Amino acid sequence: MPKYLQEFEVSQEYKDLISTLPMEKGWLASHLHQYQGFWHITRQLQGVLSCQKHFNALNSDILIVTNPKSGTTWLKAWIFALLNRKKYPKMFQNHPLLTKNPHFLVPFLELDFYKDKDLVPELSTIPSPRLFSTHLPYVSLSKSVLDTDCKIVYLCRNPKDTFISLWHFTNKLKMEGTCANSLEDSFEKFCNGVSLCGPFWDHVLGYWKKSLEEPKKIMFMRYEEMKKSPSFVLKQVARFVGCPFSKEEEDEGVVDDILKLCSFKNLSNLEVNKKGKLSSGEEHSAFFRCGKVGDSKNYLTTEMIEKLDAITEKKLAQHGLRF
Ligand code: PAP
Repeated sequence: MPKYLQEFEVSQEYKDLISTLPMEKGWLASHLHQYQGFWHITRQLQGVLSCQKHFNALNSDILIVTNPKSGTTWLKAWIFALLNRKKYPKMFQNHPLLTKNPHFLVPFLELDFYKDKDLVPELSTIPSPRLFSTHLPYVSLSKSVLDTDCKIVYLCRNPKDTFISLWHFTNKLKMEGTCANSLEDSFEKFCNGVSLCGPFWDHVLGYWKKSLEEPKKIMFMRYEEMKKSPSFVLKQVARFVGCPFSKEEEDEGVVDDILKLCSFKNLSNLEVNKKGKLSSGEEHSAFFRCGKVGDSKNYLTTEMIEKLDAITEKKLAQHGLRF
């Protein structure tokens, strides 16, 4: 059985707390626990708590924060390539993205660094700027993230495509021979906010509001914009994280090279992403499905679309946020 489906051992420190939290049946093997208003699988929750308590952000840190299934893998590849472009000028010859999955190159705080029971990782030796990623909601970030000048690049995606991507992903990760999650049940769960790091809308809203208050600290992005104007958005990200492209680089085609290297077509066809697995057991290929905007209309009924649109309008429109 892959690790991500195995019973997870929680340290004594967090066992008592977790047992007091509201609990729901999860989308995979583990239960979901509601902490600070958001739902986390057991394996992730220990990491959430530990990271919240122990992670010490530095002014120079860059944090990729995403709503699950909104293009995390893609954004990790973009920013990794951006920050390392001087080190690997020949992008199609010896670049780490050609042989390593983006999740290996930019690990999650709560799922990778802080996952181990009773172990606080030593991250101070990582050269600056340190690049981390997380699905943590705004309210659960470690205080140091808010107190320092570290930068947050936040990515989300329209809720219909996010939901369909999540539904496919979790069914793909189920053990062969076990029952798939039905679209209807999963849809109800998602609408009720009971999804990975859900409610979806609260996650987005937490970062949206802060990005309006502190645009130099939080850059708010949508998957749809990355698809529509990749070169424009990549240059925006480069400026935001403090490594803008020079005129020479633009003339030499560095922006286009990064986009090509990180494209769905290129990444999904690499051997490492067709055959490899994360250390927690998820196949790399599960992170590359179709990579399109609007694919959800091939799965959702008209009623489902109306329902999700209505929730989104009700929760987000008053804050000036639309998808
Ligand atoms: P995670 O939050 O579990 O890390 P994440 O990478 O956010 O997953 O989501 C995967 C989605 O991003 C998939 O969407 P889909 O199910 O609608 O197809 C995946 O195909 C898409 N994706 C992954 N890499 C790329 C890429 N290079 N370009 C565009 N989309 C991508």
